[in-house]
Amino acid sequence: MADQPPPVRFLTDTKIDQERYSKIKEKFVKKYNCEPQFYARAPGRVNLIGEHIDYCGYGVLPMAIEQDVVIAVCATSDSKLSLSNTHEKYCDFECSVGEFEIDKSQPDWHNYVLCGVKGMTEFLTLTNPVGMQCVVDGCVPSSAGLSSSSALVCCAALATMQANNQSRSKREVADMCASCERYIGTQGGGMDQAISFMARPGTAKKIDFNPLREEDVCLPEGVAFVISNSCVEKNKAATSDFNTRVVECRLAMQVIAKSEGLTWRECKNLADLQNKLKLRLQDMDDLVQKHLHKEKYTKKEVCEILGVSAEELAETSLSANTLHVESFCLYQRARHVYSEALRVEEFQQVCKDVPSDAAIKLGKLMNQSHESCSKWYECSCTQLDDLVNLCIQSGAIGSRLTGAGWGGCAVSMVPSPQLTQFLEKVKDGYYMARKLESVVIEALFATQPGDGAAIYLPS
Ligand code: ADP
Ligand code: NG1
Repeated sequence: MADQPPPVRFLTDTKIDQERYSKIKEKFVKKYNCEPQFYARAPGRVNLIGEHIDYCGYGVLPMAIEQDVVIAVCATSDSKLSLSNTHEKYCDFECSVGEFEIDKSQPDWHNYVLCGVKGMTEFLTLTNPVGMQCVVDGCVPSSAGLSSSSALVCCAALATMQANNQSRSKREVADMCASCERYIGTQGGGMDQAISFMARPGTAKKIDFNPLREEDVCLPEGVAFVISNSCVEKNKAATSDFNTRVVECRLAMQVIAKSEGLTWRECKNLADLQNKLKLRLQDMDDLVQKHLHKEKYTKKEVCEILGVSAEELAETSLSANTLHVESFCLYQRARHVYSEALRVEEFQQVCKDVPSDAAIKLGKLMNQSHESCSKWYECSCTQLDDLVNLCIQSGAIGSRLTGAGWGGCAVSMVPSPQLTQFLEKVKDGYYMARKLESVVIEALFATQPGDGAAIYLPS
């Protein structure tokens, strides 16, 4: 499946929302005075377990959601890229398709599109890419941990591939999109882009990296997965919190590698460290406790341990937006990563074995994951912690933050017979209590594993 290109379908062949596509077309015709030649579509995702470990090289367990980004496209011969959005808050943008800058300091929406266009143009080594007139329509809640940004990057890359009459496998395109989203400045892993391309309806996926692999994960019967948005927005590219975590994990790996006598510069991430040491995942926590201290590390201390100057450290370990960070939590971050990687393995195993108490076991793992994210990784926030607690009190067997965190969504596993009651309780306890009733329809919903990215042709 992953070796196939993203599917090309006819708009009429599918169960897609005809009304939505008609509206996009209407906007397109009004804007460009011609009809779209095709529509590219890429979904957002909810991660069930495995948070902040993809960029450390460990497997994760997401599923695609129904909410997606759609781009209506008409290829042109004038090398111009024209972007328009169905949402008024996103302003029109124009540039030459082969020549533009991606502004990291100002992550405006068009920069995510440019990431996909630039990534695909380079990947296909297109010397003369065609121009594109585009209308973008997205319904993935933005900056909420459901990967609206990756849906946009993946969709733009897919649109560029189709407009230039090219075709590559889902795996290749997903891998490329993970790299090109980093043009925006965040140093994420490849989870979002992998599930956006490789998803299939009805199944979650275990995604592994280096090399990119996917495996179906059949979720137990009798439970529903519910997303609830805390309505606290967190744009990852606009602050240094996300990259600080990436850097802390890298430094933890480098300090342990050095302490174990490895050539630390040759280690890629915490998973690579485990491989080089030929240890089991279960043994890594002991190593963290042996080599790292709980107190924050100053930059000076890290430099002394690794035997480098501050300038060299910037080269080997930091990112552009973390050069100013003066202290790092290494022990806490590494403990989260190794324990979370184990929880992903356990989650997958329970889904394979389906013991009689499968849902209870999965729920426990989700709760432990949240606690670890909140306590060790410090990527939650008060509102999100409150929401997760409320979800548990309202009948969820397990609940946790999903995505990068610091706001955004929780995902909860709820016994299907109690779903209606659960939704009512969370609606009252969170949304009504905070006067957020106007957003509750988009903010609180049960979700099913959705389909992956595709091209739709007008018939
Ligand atoms: P997420 O967790 O949703 O990926 P990010 O903070 O990484 O959040 O990215 C959110 C950004 O993606 C938005 O600020 C916006 O620039 C862009 N974006 C998301 N959805 C859309 C959309 N429908 N149209 C245009 N840009 C979008
Ligand atoms: P979101 O929630 O989409 O910002 C980010 C990273 C993922 C992963 C999660 C945390 C990007 C594009 N995405 O996701 O790779 O690290 O955080 O598990 O950087």
